[in-house]
Amino acid sequence: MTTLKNSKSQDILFINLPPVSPELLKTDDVTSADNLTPPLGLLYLANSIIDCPFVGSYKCVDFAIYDYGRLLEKKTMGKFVSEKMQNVGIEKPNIIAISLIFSSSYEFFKIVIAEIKKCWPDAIVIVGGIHASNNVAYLLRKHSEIDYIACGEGEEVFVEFIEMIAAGKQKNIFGVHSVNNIKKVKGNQFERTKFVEKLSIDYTRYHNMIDMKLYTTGTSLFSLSKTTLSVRSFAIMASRGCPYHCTFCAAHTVHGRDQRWRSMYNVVDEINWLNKTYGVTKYYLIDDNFLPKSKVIEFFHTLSSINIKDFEVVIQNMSINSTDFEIIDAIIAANITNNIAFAIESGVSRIQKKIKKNVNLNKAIELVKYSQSRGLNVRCFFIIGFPGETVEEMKKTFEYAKKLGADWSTFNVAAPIPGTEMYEEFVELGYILDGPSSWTATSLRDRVFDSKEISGKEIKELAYRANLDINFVNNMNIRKDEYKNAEIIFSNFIKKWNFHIFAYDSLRRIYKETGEKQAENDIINQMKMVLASNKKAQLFCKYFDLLDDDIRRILEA
Ligand code: B12
Ligand code: SF4
Repeated sequence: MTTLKNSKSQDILFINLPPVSPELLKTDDVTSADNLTPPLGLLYLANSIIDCPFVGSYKCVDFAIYDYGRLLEKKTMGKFVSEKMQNVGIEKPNIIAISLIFSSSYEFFKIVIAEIKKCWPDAIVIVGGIHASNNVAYLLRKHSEIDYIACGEGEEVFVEFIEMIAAGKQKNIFGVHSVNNIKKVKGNQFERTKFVEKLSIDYTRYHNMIDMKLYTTGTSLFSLSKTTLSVRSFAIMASRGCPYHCTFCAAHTVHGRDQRWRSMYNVVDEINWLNKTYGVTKYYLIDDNFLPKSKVIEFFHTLSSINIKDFEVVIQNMSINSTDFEIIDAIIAANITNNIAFAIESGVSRIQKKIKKNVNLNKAIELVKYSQSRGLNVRCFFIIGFPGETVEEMKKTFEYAKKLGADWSTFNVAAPIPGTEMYEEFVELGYILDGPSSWTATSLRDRVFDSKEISGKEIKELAYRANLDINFVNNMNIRKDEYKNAEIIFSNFIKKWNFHIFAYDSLRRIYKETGEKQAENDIINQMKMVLASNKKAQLFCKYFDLLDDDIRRILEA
């Protein structure tokens, strides 16, 4: 462990990691996703040190923004990492603050801490974030490069920590652990920092940390938004915490179970500032949940007063049980979006109970129908592969999704995330080991283990085929002759995923149905061209049995 030296002025280097370690990103896999979303946790930490008298300077190395394909080929990752850190503008940082949120970042994280010790053996390394918070003992014991781990929300504790380092004297900070001071509470839980009460932020500091131009040039996150991906966008978090107990979710391990809101004034101010400074018009609300009802209605009402041309919000995650018609009405009245997303997860009551989500499946049908009747595009999230879930039950979820008739259904495979009840269940069942070999399995739709019910490879295929079947081949908007809406969705889709044969095919069917012969032929020609030249497009060949016979014959000719 690094020894502390008294020094009044601390130079701080923040480090943001890619959500998935680059070597795990399978670029030849049509189901893989790439996303660039701002590291709000680090941005908020930078905000928390505004008034700290012991901060000399601070910078951030953002490893999430690079494309690692070539580096992986050349095996020069370590060199790249150390060059980026050394060229950021702090010659000799005193404190290095790393955000380790995603378990799937762990392999990359190991490269980073190894390079830190080569560059600056005396720097103090503190790590925080959800993954770090749930693996305090393992990480501290395994990696002597880590001096401290902050478990839980970091804003207040980080200031206390800087004061301690500046004073050069060890102090037992609540929620902060070192290898000689691991404060276990019970099981795999560790003493956690107190929840932050003052959630207001000074977003004007964002640009000191990340390349704001890059983060606002549009997002690759899929949504049913009416605008295209070229619109400038940014993620906003208006509240933290969720009272529910879903067994697969780790958010509570850092943000707790009480929903705390930022002041409406502060949120509106951030929205306006992002618009004025970077031209942002589209805002992704990434709050875990939206409740209580009175606050949610107040929130949407407040957003309605925003005077930004083409202002739009994307509501990522509403819970069925805490939403009702009045809340939908408030969203409609606010006139801020054309879409909404509900997390449903399973179409089977037994599984709903087991995962403690307890979605009322009949209410979900009513809410989806009502939202659609009020003009909203509805997206629903589903997960298959919970511990003990049979293949039959997974198929029932697909049937339910079809019956529900959302405008889009997203099917993920249950990922064992450390700190969750479901992770413990998978360990007990003997499917995974508690440790790094399982952490890679937390990346989207991936399954690196087999279960009694289904193999890892098969479940991934099952989820992907359901996606093609329900969202493309049996697309609800096309089935209901809502061709205009469907055309917007699929045209936007192709702008981002220009290799997606099934998206082209959906457009082809729209033009066929609407009698636009020329457009139909153009799309068929495009499909042939893409198929001949794009490797990712060719990966769809194995799903051609799902296509209509006529187009299948043309493509296979
Ligand atoms: C937005 C979001 C995303 C964004 C990306 C976010 C990003 N920064 O890159 C997107 C949509 C891309 C995404 C993707 C995924 N996500 Co996500 N995501 C979130 C979400 C909803 C919010 C994250 C956030 O900004 N939080 C707000 C900030 C303020 O909190 P924070 O980052 O935790 O930071 C605080 C503390 O942790 C601490 N802290 C953090 N860093 C540091 C550093 C130091 C030094 C200190 C002292 C303190 C500290 O202080 C901060 C302020 O209080 C969280 C849930 C949640 N509530 O956090 C899930 C969450 C992080 N995601 C999760 C997962 C699993 C995923 C996926 C891997 C897919 C999946 N299976 O669901 C994919 C990634 C795959 C891919 N291909 O990209 C899990 C992560 C758990 C884990 N151990 O891995 C979470 C926790 C949700 C869950 N299911 O439990 N996600
Ligand atoms: S409702 Fe969402 S945020 Fe809340 S516990 Fe369940 S999955 Fe987590």
